[in-house]
This record gives sequence, C-alpha cells and structure tokens, in this order.
Amino acid sequence: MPEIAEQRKKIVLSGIQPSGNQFTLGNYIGAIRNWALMQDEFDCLYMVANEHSITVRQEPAKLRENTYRGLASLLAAGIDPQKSIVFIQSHVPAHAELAWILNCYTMFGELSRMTQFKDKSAKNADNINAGLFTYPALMAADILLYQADLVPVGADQKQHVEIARDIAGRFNGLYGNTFRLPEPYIPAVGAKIMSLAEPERKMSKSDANENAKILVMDKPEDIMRKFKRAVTDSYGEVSRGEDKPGINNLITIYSVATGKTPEQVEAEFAGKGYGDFKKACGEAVVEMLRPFREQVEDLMKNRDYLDQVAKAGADRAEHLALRTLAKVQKKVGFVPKP
Ligand code: ATP
Ligand code: LTN
Repeated sequence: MPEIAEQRKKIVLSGIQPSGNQFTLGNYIGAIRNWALMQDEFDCLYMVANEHSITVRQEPAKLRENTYRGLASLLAAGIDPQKSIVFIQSHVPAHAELAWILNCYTMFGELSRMTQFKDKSAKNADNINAGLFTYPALMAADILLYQADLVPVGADQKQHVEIARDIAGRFNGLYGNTFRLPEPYIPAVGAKIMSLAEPERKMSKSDANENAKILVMDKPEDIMRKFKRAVTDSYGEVSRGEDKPGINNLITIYSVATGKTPEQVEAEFAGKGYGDFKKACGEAVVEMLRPFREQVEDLMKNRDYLDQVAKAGADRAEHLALRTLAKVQKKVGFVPKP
C-alpha cells in the first residue's frame, strides 16, 4: 500500500508581553519552555507582544529594554530562529491593521465577559482604556493572520483563544472561508503555576509581593529563600491533596524541573519533611534556570545579534501576514490601492 501523502505540519503561534520586569517561573513553565519543545513537530511563530503591553501604562525606555529582554528570553529558552519565526509584534504592521478590521466583528458583550479585562481594569482603575477592552481583537489578529492551528498558552489565556476562534467563525460565516479556526494548546502539567505566597492564586509577574513569584533572572540565593518561605500547610506530608494547594504547586514545579512524575516525587520524599522538600525544589529550579539565565545575560550584551534575529523574523512573518490581510481586505470590500 502506498503511504498516504505526508500531511502539512500544523501552524503554531504564541506571544508573550514584555511588560513588567521579567518573566516568572510560571511564564517559563506554562509557556516559553513548551514553545521550544514544539519546534520540530510544528511550524512555529513566536512573538514579543509589545503592542499588547501598552494597554497598561509603560515607561518607554523600560518597554524598549524589556522587549529586547523578551526576545533574548525566547532564544535562551531554546527557540531557534532557524527553525521558528521569532519576531516583535510592532515590526509587522499587519497585526494592527487586521486588529482594526476584527474590532468591527467583535461584540461589546463578548469582550465584557473576558476575565482578564475584569481583573486588569480592577487593578488599573485609573486607566481603563479602550485598548485594554479590545485587546482580544488584537490577539485574534495575531493568531488569525498566520492561519494558526494551535496556540500554546497557560490556562489563563484559554478564553482569549476561544474568542479568537469565535471571531474567525463569525467572519467566515459572513464572507466564506477566510481564517483557520485555532485551538488553545494547554500543557498537561504546569499550565497554572501558583503564587508561592498565596497558592490559591496564579503566579503573576505583576504581583507586588516579591516572595510570591520566582523571576527567571533571580539569583540562586533569592530562589532558595523564596522556596524556603513558600506557604504550605500543616499536614507535613509531601503528597498531593485537594486542600494542599501549596504542596501541589511545589510538586508540579519540582516534577517539571527534574523530569520526574508526581508519583516519583511523592515516593522520593516519603517520610521526609517540608523543609527538605522546599530545599530540593529550590535547588532543582536553580539548576533548571541557570543556563537560561546565563544565556539571556550573554544575549543582552549582543544587541546587534538580537536586531538581526528580529529583522529576519519580522520579514518572514510579514510575508505570511500580508497574504491573509490582503484576502481579508478584499472580502470586506476595501478598494485595492491603484
Ligand atoms: P501579568 O501578571 O502582567 O498578567 P503574566 O505573568 O500573567 O502577566 P502573561 O504575559 O500574561 O504573563 O503570560 C504569558 C504566557 O505565560 C501566557 O501563555 C500565560 O498563559 C502564561 N502564564 C502566565 N502565568 C502563568 C502561570 N502562573 N502558570 C502557567 N502559565 C502562565
Ligand atoms: N495575551 C497574551 C499574549 C499574547 C498572545 C498572543 C498569546 C498576545 N498575542 C497571541 C497567544 C497568541 C498574554 O497576555 N499572555
């Protein structure tokens, strides 16, 4: 029997905002580390979402620095610009152009249901701007421009990928098949790393409490100290349980950092106390992040290289994006430039 013709590789797109200082262990485990793991199986595009960042007020010089740091972090996490398209969102104007069009096919009611909008507008009560509200239309543009099949994100972004899919379906329904319908791709382990201080809440880079989050560039001694202080419970047993959010979280982190299953972790620490376990977690995370951190530091000294990667990535991305944008403009009835 002849082999069935080889199927095309699925297209993957994801992005991360360069807001705040640096990425957290949650961003690393829930997002960028997985992106690197997907490069061989899929055709991947990864971007630094700097246009999304200005929905919350940023200091221009810091935003510039963080954008480069974001790019360096993607490379340090193992994303290879020869394999994947790596770029900075604002370098491809088609994102903003398609976002405008999609805004006109996105409903006030559906945007009002976005939990991130509700959270962020509560946190930034003095700056509830229109961009913060229509943010999902820009994210839909990011995804739909490249006809992405899969969008690897942490659990908190699932709702935004679903709205992108709804917008795409609505547009296709009106104008015929234009966009591929994307699906969220959520990791089985580590999709929601919790705060070390309040383990019922997600670890978030914008958390004001430094002890709640591990930053990917933290020094080893800071990582050790934060794990030592991590909030646990009074059971004293290293095993998972419904009412043990702190220990559940540490077991997840340790198992990702060491490649062991949660069962193996429980067996390894049977009969041992939380003190030993927290120390082991800290050491495992220090080792996991060490090469990453060193590479970010090296890359940040080489701005020319980062510029070169960004330029080449943007050119490749733009080529693909313009194909979809032209199709969309034609469908909605824009007159082509004579
Ligand atoms: P902010 O605090 O500003 O909302 P954030 O830490 O939530 O920032 P984002 O830039 O919104 O980070 O997220 C980047 C990626 O990291 C997304 O795919 C998101 O789902 C993922 N992510 C963020 N926090 C976590 C977490 N605690 N666990 C797993 N994945 C996460
Ligand atoms: N909104 C996302 C970042 C982001 C993104 C995207 C993720 C912007 N564009 C496209 C996936 C696909 C966030 O805040 N984490």
